[in-house]
Amino acid sequence: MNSLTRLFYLTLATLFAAGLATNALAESWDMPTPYPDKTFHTVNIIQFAEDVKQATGGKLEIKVHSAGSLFKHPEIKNAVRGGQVPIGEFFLSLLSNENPVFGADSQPFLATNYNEAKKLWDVQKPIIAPLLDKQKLMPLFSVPWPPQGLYTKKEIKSVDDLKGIKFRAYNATLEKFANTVGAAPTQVEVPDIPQAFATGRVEAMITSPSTGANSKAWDFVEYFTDIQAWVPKNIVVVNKAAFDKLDADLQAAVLEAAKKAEARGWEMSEKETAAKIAIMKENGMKIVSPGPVLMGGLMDAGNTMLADWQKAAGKDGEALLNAFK
Ligand code: PCA
Repeated sequence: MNSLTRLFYLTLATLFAAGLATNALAESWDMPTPYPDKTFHTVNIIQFAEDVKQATGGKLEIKVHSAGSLFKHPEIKNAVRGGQVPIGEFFLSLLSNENPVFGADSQPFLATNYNEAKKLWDVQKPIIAPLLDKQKLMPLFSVPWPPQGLYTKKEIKSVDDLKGIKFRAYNATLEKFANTVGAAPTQVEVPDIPQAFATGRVEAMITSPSTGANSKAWDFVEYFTDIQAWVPKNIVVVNKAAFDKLDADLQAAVLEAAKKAEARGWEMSEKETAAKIAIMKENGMKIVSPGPVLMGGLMDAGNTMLADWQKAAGKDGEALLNAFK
């Protein structure tokens, strides 16, 4: 072997070893999320993944699988818990069957604007973090949807107008709310909304201007009644074992990016509200402020539900409500 050939093989060996070393160090995390790519939550999470990649010099890469493509929305939490994936996003109040405190942000008329939602999150987080910890999960950040409004084909003047209407629901609380006002609820995930309306499975819904505009609600309903009924949140959680396996500097990078994502997400959410209502208006929807009769009826339903929630939520619920008020 002449010296040039030797140099060639030596260089090859060095490159190969270096390649192995980076591969051994680089982590790749699959991250299932429930909502489509253009949803601001997903946009925020893609930025979070980018921030983590930058801060770790590519040592931790998070691959976002949006719109329930890797795991269906109702399976995401258990996928993270079981370690099939290290990290994931889901709608926080889906866990209200485990403990009603997870569903506080979906209680009608408890927290209805961003200030109240922030206060609620401040008192909700210290109660749910230990509950998640018991399942070896750690919350990273939580971001609210814009205040929830009512989408219907006809103008709604009182809760009586909702009687018998086929209603799209996204969690148990909304299903109960629909039942309480006499509507007929069906669970439908966001990516399936247009289809559910097109086929007549549902004819009305309560959701944010974000989800309404992204689903092109004007194709199937005419009225958006701005009832601002609650401000529910998504949460991003990480499997603790997966997190603990990271080097300290990577852990710090994830936590820092999460903090930024929470702050950025809340700002994005607030901006969405007016922007998406404007888009619905441009597309011909009638944007209506609810009258006192409708609001009175909805609030009555909300009060009934809150009383039930308090009974079910016991000490944790009491602690939450006391701290909130
Ligand atoms: N959009 C999601 C949750 C709340 C919201 O505004 C949905 O409609 O399922």
